[in-house]
Parts: sequence; C-alpha cells; structure tokens
Amino acid sequence: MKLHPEYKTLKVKQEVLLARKNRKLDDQNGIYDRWIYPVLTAEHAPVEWQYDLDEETNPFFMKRLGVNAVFNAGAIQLNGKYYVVARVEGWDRKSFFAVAESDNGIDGFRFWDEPILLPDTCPEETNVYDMRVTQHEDGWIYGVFCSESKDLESSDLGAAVAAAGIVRTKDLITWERLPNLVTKQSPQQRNVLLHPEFVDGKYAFYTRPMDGFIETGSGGGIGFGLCDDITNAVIDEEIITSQRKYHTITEAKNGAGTVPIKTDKGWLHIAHGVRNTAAGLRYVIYAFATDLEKPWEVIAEPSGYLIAPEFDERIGDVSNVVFTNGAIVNEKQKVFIYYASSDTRLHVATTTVEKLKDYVFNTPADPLRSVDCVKQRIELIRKNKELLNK
Ligand code: M1P
Repeated sequence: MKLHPEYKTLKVKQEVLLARKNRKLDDQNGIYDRWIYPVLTAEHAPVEWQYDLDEETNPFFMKRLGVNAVFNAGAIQLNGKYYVVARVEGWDRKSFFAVAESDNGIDGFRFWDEPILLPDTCPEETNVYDMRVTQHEDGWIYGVFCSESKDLESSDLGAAVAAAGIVRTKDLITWERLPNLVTKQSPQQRNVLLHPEFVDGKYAFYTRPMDGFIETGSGGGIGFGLCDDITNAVIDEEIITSQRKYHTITEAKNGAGTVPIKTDKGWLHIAHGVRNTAAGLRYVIYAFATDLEKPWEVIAEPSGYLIAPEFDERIGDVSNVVFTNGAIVNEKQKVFIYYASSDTRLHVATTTVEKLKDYVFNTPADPLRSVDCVKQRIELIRKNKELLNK
C-alpha cells in the first residue's frame, strides 16, 4: 500500500471549499435572507468516500465510488452545533444519509468520517431518502424517511412503492430501526414527518396520502394521523391539514417539510408545493400555520410561495425544484431553513421566528381567482398611494 501523491493536492483544494465563508445575497424580500453559496454540494463529500487512495490499486487516482449530489437534509441543533442529515446520492443513483456539522449553520459544514449505515431490516428496500429529524418530547431523536422498494406486482420495470421508514437515536451516531409506518387508508407514503409533541397522548405524524409512487391521485394534501405505539406505528385514519388546491402552487401535490415551529400563535410549518407546467413539475416551498392544540387545523396560509428556485438553483438533476425537510431554530430565535435546489445541492435561508410569524399571519391568503387577486393588489396599491400622498 502506498498513499497516492494526488491525494494531498485534492485535499488542499477541498479544504479551500470547506473553509469558504458564506455571504448574504443583496437581493432581499424582507422575509428571509438567501446566501450566496450552497452549504453542501457533491464537492463537499470526503475524498476518502470516493477514491481508493492506494497508488498500487488505483494508479490513475480514479474516483471509484463517485458522489452525484448532496441535497434534501433533515436538521437539528445539539449542544450548540448545527447538524444536517443530508441525502447523499452516489453515481449509482442510490441515496444514503450522512451527518454534516457546522458551528454557525451557514458555512463550514463538514461531513463526519462515515455515512450512516442503517440497520438492514427491510430486505426489499432499494433506496432511502429525505430524512426529517424530530427531537421528540419522549426524549428520542427520530428520523422519518422514504423507504423505496420495487413494486413486484407491476410489470413496469420502474414501478416502485414508497413507505415511511422510522429510525431513532440519542446522538446521531447509533440508530435503531423501527418497523415502517403503516397507514391503513393509503397504499403509499412519502414526505412523512413526526410532530415533536404528543397529541392526545399519541404520536402524531404528518403524512402524504398517495395512490401511486409519483402521483398523489386522490390524496387531498398533507395528511395527519395519530398512533399509539411508535415501535409498531399504525395510523388508522388520516385527515387532511394543508389542502391541495386548483390553480395554486400545490395543485399537483404538496408535502410536509420541516418540523413545525411552536409559537404563541400556532405551529409554523414550512412545506413544499408542486404544480405541473409544460416544462415538467415545478417545486416551491410554502408556509402555513396550524392551531396549537389542534396541529392538524390550518389557521393561516399565505398566498403563493415562500421560496422558489432562483438563479443557479433552477438547474440541476431535476430542474426547477426547491425542497426542504429540515430547519433549525437557535437560542436567539433565528431560523435556518435548509433547502435543496434541483435535487443537486443544499442551501440555507435565514430568518427569525418573529419574521416568519409576521409572514404567515399577516400575508394575505390566496383568493383563488385572478379577478380577486387583482382586487387584492389594487387594495395594496391604493393604501400605499394614500401613504405616499400624505
Ligand atoms: O424531485 C423532486 C422531489 O420529488 C419528491 O417529492 P414528492 O414526493 O413531493 O414528489 C421527492 O422524491 C424528493 O426527494 C425530490 O426532491
């Protein structure tokens, strides 16, 4: 064995990337700040995960196990550090989870030495992705993710079945796998999220009822259901929280994103909405609030999107997509929304709980018809004219 001389060159180059300071973008909307650089990309994946460093077995210093993308990440703050559990996708199309940590949440993210090796309890499972990480009041940190298997009942080679996998940990190092969630009303599930508190003494999940793997079909929006035992999670009944609506950003589908943020006025949710276009599906991020006691009941939902793909974010493996499954609220009530663009890279948007609350409760709702949208805008213009003419 002999360390390849190219290794050091590559390490030095990567170190420059990892040490790069992030900067806020100038172009702001008052709701949140965007940052110039993604916080994680495929280029952040450790060299040791991809190259055989031995000159004898890898004389040309080839990437043997390349990383294609780093994106949709769950997030949690522990002991003052910012952790994301990112979806890392290899050149082989399979995704896995890996923890990266940062001291400030906006730059300096570094992957831990090794990715997470989940307990292999589902022999039929082919792929895993999009972990939502919930610090639950029962003392465990739960990860709920999509567990994808081939649909053996279909003759279509690409047909798949999506279910919600559940793991739990105390330290992000050791993970215990629990049985997948069973939802009696829905044959498939993706974008499932565990609520951080018990509701009526039960574990509460935001679900995404769907008939097929891609199409939500009859699924009316983001679902909500309760279960008694998380070690054998079964939801008998799902009700709809944030509904899909005709001619809105959620017409084709929507799905829960970050763990709801508790405020004095209600739970703040940051989710994704999808609509169809001639160029394919367009994914944006939106927000809404639910009642403190009844976290399934929507009490405010601003019109339109909170974050849409902009600039370079528009392009990637699945273009025209922004997607979130993780946010952190720090001790200063600053909010770090980790969102991925075009299934390729991970970004951060920062705001505060106060600003998000103002946004969700004081931004007008979608009146659902063009003529009413114009009336809404004219009302704003006339109010502003009055102020400007004073
Ligand atoms: O490709 C965009 C996103 O598609 C899926 O989301 P949804 O289930 O709402 O269609 C997910 O697979 C997600 O990982 C992906 O980012």
